[in-house]
Amino acid sequence: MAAALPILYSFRRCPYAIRARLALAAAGLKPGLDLELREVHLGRKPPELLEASAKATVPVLVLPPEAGGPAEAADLVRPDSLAVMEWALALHDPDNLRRSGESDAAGERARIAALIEQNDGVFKHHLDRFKYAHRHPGDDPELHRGAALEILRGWSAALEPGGWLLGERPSLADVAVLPFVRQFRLADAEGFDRQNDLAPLQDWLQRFLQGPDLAAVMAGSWAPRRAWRSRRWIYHLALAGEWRQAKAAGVYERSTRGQSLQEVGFIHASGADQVEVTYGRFYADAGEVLLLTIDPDRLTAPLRWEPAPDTGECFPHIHGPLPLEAVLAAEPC
Ligand SMILES: N[C@@H](CCC(=O)N[C@@H](CS)C(=O)NCC(=O)O)C(=O)O
Repeated sequence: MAAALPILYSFRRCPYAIRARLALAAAGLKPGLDLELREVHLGRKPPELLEASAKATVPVLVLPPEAGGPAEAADLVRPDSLAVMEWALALHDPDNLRRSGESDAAGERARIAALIEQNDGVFKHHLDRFKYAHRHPGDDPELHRGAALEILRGWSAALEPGGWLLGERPSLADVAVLPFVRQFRLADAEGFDRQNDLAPLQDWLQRFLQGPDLAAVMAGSWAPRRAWRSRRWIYHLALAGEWRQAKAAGVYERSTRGQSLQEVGFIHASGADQVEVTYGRFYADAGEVLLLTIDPDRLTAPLRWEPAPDTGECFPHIHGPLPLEAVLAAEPC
């Protein structure tokens, strides 16, 4: 049996998850080979993530238990981006981004910590109130943009001598603040690019935006667009029109394509690994189809895994109507 891999719960666009993926990649770890990547839908966090970390923000890294013996579950969880970065770079840090083990680098380590604290604290505070102004009614976004720019000017000045925040070599600070500077620019790219007093920072950001490291963790195997599915939820493919009718009626009573619950006696569903095949067999030409994510704990009728008559493979069957409250999401396929 293949060894269990560390599991990274991630969200492609989240700046915290981006910096964690950058550090994992810098440590030479590859999704699929060295860790399992689970792209999370933040509006519907999987039970496994909630179990691992009560605050359930991404990123979270869950390590497999040591082969040698039992470990406390909490010891196996790296619950935030900084802990994930630290774990990855403690394994392998070819560029010594953390400046660890360098006897004369205590000042640099302190500077890294201070820059990250400034980013995660005051810069993020202003960034959110500028970028997501609608979430902060009563706050003046321009005021927050100005305060964020003031911090960026400080970083830009630090970059001037050597091109990196700590001089001539990249450090953990560059990796940790990059996704947030990128976010600031995305909120008003033209305004950012016109800012004449930020030339070193603009060059630094462009190097990342055009270089291979960021591109690698934003695309391909690091960021599958299809959300990861929980084995502890079940899934049902529904015709969009029938789902709309169910929402109006307050309950869903279709079994499968062309058949009602009353005719079949139960509602067909699929496990996380069965959705694709079910879609291909029965729904590929069905027009507008939605994938319902169902929380089994919210069902009111019995759920039984029963063999399909043709293959013998067990599928989840809901022996009664599907209450709308049990449906966590209804998304186009
Ligand atoms: N301090 C955490 C913050 C992570 C964070 O806030 N992530 C956001 C997405 S960018 C999140 O998971 N939000 C979902 C939520 O708060 O429910 C870290 O460094 O990982």
